[in-house]
Amino acid sequence: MITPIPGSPRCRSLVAVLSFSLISLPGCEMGGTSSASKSPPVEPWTGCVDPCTEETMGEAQTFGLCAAHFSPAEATVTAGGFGHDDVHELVSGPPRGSMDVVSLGCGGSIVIDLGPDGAHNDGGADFVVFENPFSVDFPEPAQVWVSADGCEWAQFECAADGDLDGCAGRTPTEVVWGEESSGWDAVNAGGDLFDLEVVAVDWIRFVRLIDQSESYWSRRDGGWCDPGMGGKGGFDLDAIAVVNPNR
Ligand SMILES: [Ca+2]
Ligand SMILES: [Ca+2]
Ligand SMILES: [Ca+2]
Ligand SMILES: [Ca+2]
Repeated sequence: MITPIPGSPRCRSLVAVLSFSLISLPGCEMGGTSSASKSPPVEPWTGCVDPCTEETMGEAQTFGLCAAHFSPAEATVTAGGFGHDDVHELVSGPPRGSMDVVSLGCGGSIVIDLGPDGAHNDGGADFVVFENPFSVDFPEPAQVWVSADGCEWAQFECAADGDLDGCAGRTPTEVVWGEESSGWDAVNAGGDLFDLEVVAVDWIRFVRLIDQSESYWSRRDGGWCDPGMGGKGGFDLDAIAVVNPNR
């Protein structure tokens, strides 16, 4: 089934919505063995993605430019897929808050292209992932992978079944873009900070997020990823910010 994606000024094109909910975004080829199943992949992900095309790129180099790959969970797609009609617009640019997100669903994944400037490994945190946890008590964790070329990936360890150390999707956004009159500071805006030093990588262009909510919520009351929860469980991406974009 071929379905047009309406409403995205940066990316008006067609996507293939396959029976297993794998969605190919314009300007980007499908990569590897993405799964839309409830259970996250356990093997290192080595699939390739292509960069955004000129057509899909925004101007700013400080934030994610577009989704190079999107593989939401089937349950979330079936439930209407929050943000799925406008994926590029909602995950690119600065953090705009808890409604300006795309739901991956439990076990879903997405790859964000940071553009040709990418993110360098400077001192301290190098990029920040903004999900929409309303408090630290309601995380929807995702594992973070990074790549320079869209093919070779390094993985940040994510303790999704423990203290969530190393996961994205656990720290609320404190400052939404445009709210801070004195200037926006990526490191102090909330979200989850990642330092490329941890994975011994000098520079990246792509960030892949793989939802791990099942690991976290299956051990708690009312498992948030369980069937019957309407596909609401799972990571919701607002934005990714590069800390030192002009290096
Ligand atoms: Ca660093
Ligand atoms: Ca969320
Ligand atoms: Ca969610
Ligand atoms: Ca957003």
